[in-house]
Amino acid sequence: MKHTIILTSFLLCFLTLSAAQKTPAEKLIARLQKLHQKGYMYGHQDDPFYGITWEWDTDRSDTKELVGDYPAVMGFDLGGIEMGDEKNLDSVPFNRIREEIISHYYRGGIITISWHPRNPLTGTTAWIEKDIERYDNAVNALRAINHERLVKQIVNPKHTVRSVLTGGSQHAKFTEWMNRVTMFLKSLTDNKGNPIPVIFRPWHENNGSWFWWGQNNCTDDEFQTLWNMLQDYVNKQLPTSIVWSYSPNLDGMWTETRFLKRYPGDSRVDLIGLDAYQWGTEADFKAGVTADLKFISTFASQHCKLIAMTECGYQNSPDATWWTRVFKPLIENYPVCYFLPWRNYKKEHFGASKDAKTAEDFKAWAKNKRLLLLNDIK
Ligand code: BMA
Repeated sequence: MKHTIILTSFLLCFLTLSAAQKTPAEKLIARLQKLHQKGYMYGHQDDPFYGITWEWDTDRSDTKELVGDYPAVMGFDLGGIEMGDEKNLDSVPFNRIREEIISHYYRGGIITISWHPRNPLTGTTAWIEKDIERYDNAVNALRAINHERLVKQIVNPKHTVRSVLTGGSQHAKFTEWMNRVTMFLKSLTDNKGNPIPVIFRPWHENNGSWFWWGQNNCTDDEFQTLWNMLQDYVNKQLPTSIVWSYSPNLDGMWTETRFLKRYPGDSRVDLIGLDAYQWGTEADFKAGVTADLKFISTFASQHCKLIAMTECGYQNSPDATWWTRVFKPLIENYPVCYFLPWRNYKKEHFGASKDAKTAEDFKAWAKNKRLLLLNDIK
């Protein structure tokens, strides 16, 4: 009953939107809305670049090798573009990313993009925990020798977000970073020069504290200002082709009050995503995802937003029946438009593959009409 109410209000929400569709982004939103009534799309990060047992071949895909079709959604990451690097943080050349995005678009697929920018203040990666450890050690060492005065001179990694905002010490540099990411997005065009619509998912998992934009590493206000600054910058140059995904991490205990503290606002979000991996026990994962999907789907239906599992999986698939036994029952009663397991490469994998222990299980699931691969969405 509850699910019916959620699904129905979802439909009503988007009727107005699809009637008024105009821009490529609005068309993509309307398409997502329509598709989720048919089922949930399978997405995969870095699908065309490498798999569990191969890398850098062309025309290969773990998904295609297992189920005979490409994922409906492909995910790509722009970490490193901010430095002007040729390759991203996972060694994928940006030119190849662009080519694969364009190919997937022409095949009729959907594209989502994340960005793990380096730390503009400390010069390290998007992951901040080691910086904090180093900072704490340095502070403790100074205090041990009574040099409190010098503590202020050490760069505090938790000042990263404020340093990139207007007036901050890294603002000029970060503006260049925003420019580089925007230029890449702008280069995603069809052969007539029209922009290719993409789902952009910056500043994800912000309720965790492992990234420099995370929960304990900036204030609510700083987070929202950061979101707005990037969004406004990108939108100024690309006003019609970005679908904005706001994707906190698995939480399990959302209340509306807490969720709203960092939610960028209805006019700034098109899709609410959940990044959810099973890192701990199956019971904890099930309880957490159930609580979050319940909360997010209710919130999304009230605010006219789409929902998706924007990252998910069980690292190295230790459990052969995980997809159909654990994951499928968790998502199938919610209006999840896609789920996107993270990348498959030799050290770790999350997605479907003939080389994963879950191969047969996923193959069986893929026969279900509600699981949508590329050919199901054309
Ligand atoms: C993480 C890991 C890293 C990778 C990063 C960005 O979850 O897969 O190895 O660099 O995502 O893709």
